[in-house]
Amino acid sequence: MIDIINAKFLTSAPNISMAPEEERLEVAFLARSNVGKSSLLNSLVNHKGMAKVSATPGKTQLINFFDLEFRDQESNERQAARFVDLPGFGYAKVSKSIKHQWQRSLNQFIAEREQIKLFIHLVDCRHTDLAIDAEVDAYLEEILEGDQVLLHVFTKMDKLNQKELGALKNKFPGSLMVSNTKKRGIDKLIQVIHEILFTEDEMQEDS
Ligand SMILES: Nc1nc2c(ncn2[C@@H]2O[C@H](COP(=O)(O)OP(=O)(O)OP(=O)(O)O)[C@@H](O)[C@H]2O)c(=O)[nH]1
Ligand SMILES: [Mg+2]
Repeated sequence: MIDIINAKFLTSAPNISMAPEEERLEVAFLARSNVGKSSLLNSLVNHKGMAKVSATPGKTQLINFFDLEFRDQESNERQAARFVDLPGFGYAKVSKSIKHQWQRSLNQFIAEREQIKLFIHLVDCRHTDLAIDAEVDAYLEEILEGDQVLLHVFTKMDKLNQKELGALKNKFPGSLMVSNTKKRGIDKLIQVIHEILFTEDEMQEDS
């Protein structure tokens, strides 16, 4: 079993040129505004106030970097990584020019930041077929390079009843789902992230 320890806010940056040096493997979290990105970061690192959560969409306007360690609870082996909380997309209440500027900075960061090994695209489990999410996926598929991985995670699963959850699982077999409020799916997601970051290369070398 792997857990996450020593998580702490590193810095914020408005664009790639102001971003910290690329020292560790990074996991970038993307979602429409208000889907629960910052909440999920806090759930993953078990630290309520690390990333700022707000009921007002558009809270995260900069690229925020958090350093942390994955720890194997049996061997106590540790591996450093970095989580990147990206500004939510689809937030309407800013001026067009600001929005355009963000979009450019964000697109450039996503396309050029080489340390990003894993993109986690979060989707509200009640709204799984939005055009904007499909657009983001199309963009990601286009810019994904080499061993970069794209993972989808459904959030706010506590908002669905059993029947709706069943329907979602049928529609997206094997999909990952979480609830930040009920702390469901969090441990599983930590294992999956760890595996993608740290064991995939070894598996490729073996085969
Ligand atoms: N019911 C429920 N509410 C959640 C869950 N996760 C987050 N929320 C709520 O959703 C709202 C937005 O959460 P944030 O984590 O700030 O969302 P975000 O995606 O970071 O939003 P931006 O930074 O604005 O892009 C807050 O009111 C949270 O309390 C969840 O799993 N279940
Ligand atoms: Mg946020």
